[in-house]
Amino acid sequence: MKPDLFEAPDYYNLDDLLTEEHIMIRDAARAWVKRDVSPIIEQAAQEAKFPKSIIPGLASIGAFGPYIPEEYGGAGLDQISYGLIMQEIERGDSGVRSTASVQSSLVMYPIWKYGTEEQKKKFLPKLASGEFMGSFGLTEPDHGSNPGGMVTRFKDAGDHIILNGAKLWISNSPFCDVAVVWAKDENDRIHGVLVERGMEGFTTPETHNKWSLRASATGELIFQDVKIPKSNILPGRSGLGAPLSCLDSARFGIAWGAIGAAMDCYDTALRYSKERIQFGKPIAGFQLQQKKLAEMITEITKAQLLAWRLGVLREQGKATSAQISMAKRNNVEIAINIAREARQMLGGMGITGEYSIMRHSMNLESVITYEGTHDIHLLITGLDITGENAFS
Ligand code: TGC
Ligand code: FAD
Repeated sequence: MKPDLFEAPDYYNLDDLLTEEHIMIRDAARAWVKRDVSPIIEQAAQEAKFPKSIIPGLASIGAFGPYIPEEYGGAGLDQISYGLIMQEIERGDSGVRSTASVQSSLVMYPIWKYGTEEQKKKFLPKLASGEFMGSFGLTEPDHGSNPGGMVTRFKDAGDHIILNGAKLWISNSPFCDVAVVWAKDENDRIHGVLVERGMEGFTTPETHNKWSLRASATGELIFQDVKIPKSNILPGRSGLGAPLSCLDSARFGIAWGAIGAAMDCYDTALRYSKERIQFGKPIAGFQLQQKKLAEMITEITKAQLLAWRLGVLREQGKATSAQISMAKRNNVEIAINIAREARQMLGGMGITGEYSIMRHSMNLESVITYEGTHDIHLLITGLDITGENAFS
């Protein structure tokens, strides 16, 4: 792979909206990605292996629980810092950002928000340092967009519960130490349960042959009569709203992360277009190529503004789920379109692993599907503005 020469576009001087601390945190994450992710990520993706060697580095830049209070090992940062870290990581690779998103928003967040003090002390510091890795089990083979229909269930058995069922498409599952699993009780009420590796009847087979997110490990969570102490149930919230509130946090991170992938594709295509000579001049001089680049930077700038404003609203506790949904949908869509256009600008070179664009393009096919598909987010906006539910 070519050396990482990334220069971040900031067409509207958006750095002026950031604090010195934001810039410091972002630049530290950017430098780490250049040094520790870019040199190894293409090979990891080609080999379809999550590079576990980067776990301590992710912890060191605050990627595991950026907004979790320091008393639990988190970085105690604000929402914009969290977004900026996700942006920089996904600039390197969406799969690496996935690992960080799951750990922070889907594992640490529910334990922090809905867990007991004992659960927080047991798990959060180890998750923040990367000593423990987590996964989040909501999706099932027959219930993806409609998680409320889940059939994974547990029965009361005195001081413990017995869990049965299966979750599919679970990021980090093959190596997770703990899984936050959403399952129904005997009254059909959904609860979060902490399932730990080593519990009898709990297995995590890996899903192979993905063409997307190859540097992220995806798998199943299978429960066959797993005996789990009741002290592993998250007591703070039950019902579908509990897992969906975690998705709000993760979708917010994705809205920022996708900008990172888009920026990397744009920057690569811009540099290439200035160097690549055809018909006696750089291809950057042809109007058709300029149109692509001009549209890319316009969409990136709009996405940056959307993410920044959402960050402010979220920090103030005012962001609605529907606003988060809109930003996830828009920013992933512009990123996938930019990746496609940028790939074409590199001609044949665009399909090789010499450049990051094809990898981003393939990765974004997962990003546009997980955490709610593009269509589901469109329907969430539709419901919000019309009051009419078009899901069912
Ligand atoms: P609905 O009746 O609308 O809602 C059920 C209850 O949940 C509440 N609620 C929310 N609460 C917090 N945050 C949100 N975003 C919420 N959305 C809804 C709602 O108020 C209600 O509460 P209550 O108290 O009235 O019961 O539910 P529905 O069954 O009609 O479904 C709605 C729908 C389709 C929007 C939702 O289920 C959905 O978002 N589906 C998409 C599924 C999804 O996003 N799955 C993601 C799995 S995790 C993942 O993909 C990780 S990828 C990891 C990586 O980054 O690598
Ligand atoms: P389906 O729900 O079957 O949807 C198929 C199609 O039908 C989609 O186009 C969808 O938009 C459309 N559709 C569905 N319902 C409607 C409707 N009402 N109206 C109109 N169109 C509709 N899940 C987890 O729980 N944890 C994870 O860590 C996790 N990681 C993932 C990692 C990867 C790489 C991938 C690919 C997925 C991951 N997921 C995870 C699962 C992901 O959230 C689901 O794939 C996603 O929610 C969609 O569910 P589905 O694949 O079952 O598609």
